[in-house]
Amino acid sequence: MEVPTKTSLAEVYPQEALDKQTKRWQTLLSTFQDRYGKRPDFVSRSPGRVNIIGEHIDYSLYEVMPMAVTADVLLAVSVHEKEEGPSTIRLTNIHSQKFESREFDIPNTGDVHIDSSTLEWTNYFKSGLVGATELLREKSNGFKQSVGMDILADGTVPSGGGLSSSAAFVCASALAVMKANGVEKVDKKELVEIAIVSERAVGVNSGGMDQSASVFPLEGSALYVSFVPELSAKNIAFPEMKSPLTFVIAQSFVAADKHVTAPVCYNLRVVEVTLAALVLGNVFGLSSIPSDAGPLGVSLRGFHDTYMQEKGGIKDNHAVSKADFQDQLQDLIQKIDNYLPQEEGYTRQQISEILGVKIEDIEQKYMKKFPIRAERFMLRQRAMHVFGEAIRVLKFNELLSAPAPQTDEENEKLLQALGELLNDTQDSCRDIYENSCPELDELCQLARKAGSYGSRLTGAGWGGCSVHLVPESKVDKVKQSWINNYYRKHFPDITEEKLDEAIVVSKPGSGSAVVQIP
Ligand code: NG1
Ligand code: MG
Repeated sequence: MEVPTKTSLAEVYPQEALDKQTKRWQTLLSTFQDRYGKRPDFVSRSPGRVNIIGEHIDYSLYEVMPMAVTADVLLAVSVHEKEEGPSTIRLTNIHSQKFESREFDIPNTGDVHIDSSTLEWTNYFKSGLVGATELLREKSNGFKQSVGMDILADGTVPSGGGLSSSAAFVCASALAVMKANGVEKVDKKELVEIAIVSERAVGVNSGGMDQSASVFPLEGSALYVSFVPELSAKNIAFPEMKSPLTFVIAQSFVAADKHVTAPVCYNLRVVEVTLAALVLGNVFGLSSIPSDAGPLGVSLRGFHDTYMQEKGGIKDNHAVSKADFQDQLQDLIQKIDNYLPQEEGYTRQQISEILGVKIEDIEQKYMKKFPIRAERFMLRQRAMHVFGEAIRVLKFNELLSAPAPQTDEENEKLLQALGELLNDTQDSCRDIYENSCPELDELCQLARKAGSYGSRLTGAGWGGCSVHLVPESKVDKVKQSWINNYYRKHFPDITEEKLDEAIVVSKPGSGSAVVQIP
């Protein structure tokens, strides 16, 4: 599957977004002309995503269901002639007041250094550049150094907002570099894989959901992303319904900067689920857990599949039916009750004793590359959430794949069943995985009271965004309730334009593309 080249905005955006996007693109192209005195050779675009269901389980290698949103990162690019010596990258960000321009050279070696200690937006471009350079070296031997480029960036994915602005930027950057260096057909899977590795270089030990959701989607469908036995994605069309599924996205405006909070939030959860997998492997008497694509090399999915192989006689657990897989997950949840009993969490000392591994070796292997701060690791709770959330994704997918509802009450029943799963995810995030926050809980309560079928945080959490399944007839009521009871209360001097950005009704959008405007 290749990244498509598109030649009109009607191919990129849904009908209702066309006017706004046409104006935005005119500004992009005229600003490019002013800044660089020429037209761009192409525009690389990659959208943000909203995660419908499957939260904090991608790095445990369980399936997730995100969809691309309309908001995206655009990189307008003009390619320099291949020259001797260093090649220059000039980067301007349309959203910076003074149009701050960054310039850096790529030396002859083609190697670019990323200083991930500073949270600098050009680092996302550099990480995409590094990833694409590695892929280009694999594909065409002799390739060393990227050509130079003049780039104008325009991102409308709110950063730190849980819509994966970072992944959109990294994917758009890697795609731009591939295109600029003459790759006619960029393979979607390859692009996602380098984007996943590249984004980890910028300091957050993430899973692969965001990059998959930015690159793979076809217009109008959600994505069912699998990470094992290898990365793959299936487009899931929403069933034809009288009252179509409308997902409303609401910002909490609680800054959720993963890079700052990672040692006690995101990256800590990655360590907790990894240690949970190792401890479960041990207490279940497994010989070992094979290393896998998990960010720290071992995942709960790896434990799960190995357990089924060694104790359940199931050689290839990726081949079992979704129904059997759900039963396995239910069984694991029952077993955790007595295999991981400590509600108060586990200390390094206790984990070291269970695993029979010295504390410093555990720290060296799992807590050095991405530092964390914690005295107790809530292995029981995190594993409970992951197995429970994996079941909800399967149930949600089952509901969407069933025959479309024919009557109003079937329609109503479907919406309620989908909504209930979203609400259960929110409860599990708030109480068991502890990645919610009071503001997100409040947004969800208000929405449910005003008619949402299901409301939950989306993305990493601890702030950022929420997603709500709302019947079109109730969208205004939900919006009004948030404006009166949340936004105006917490942010009394909020501007109309900020309010406009706060709530987005998003249809499933299309993924990355190279756009050649004639
Ligand atoms: P956000 O913070 O929305 O980009 C993060 C991770 C995902 C996934 C979600 C939680 C990064 C780049 N992405 O998404 O892999 O784990 O949290 O489901 O950190
Ligand atoms: Mg992100």
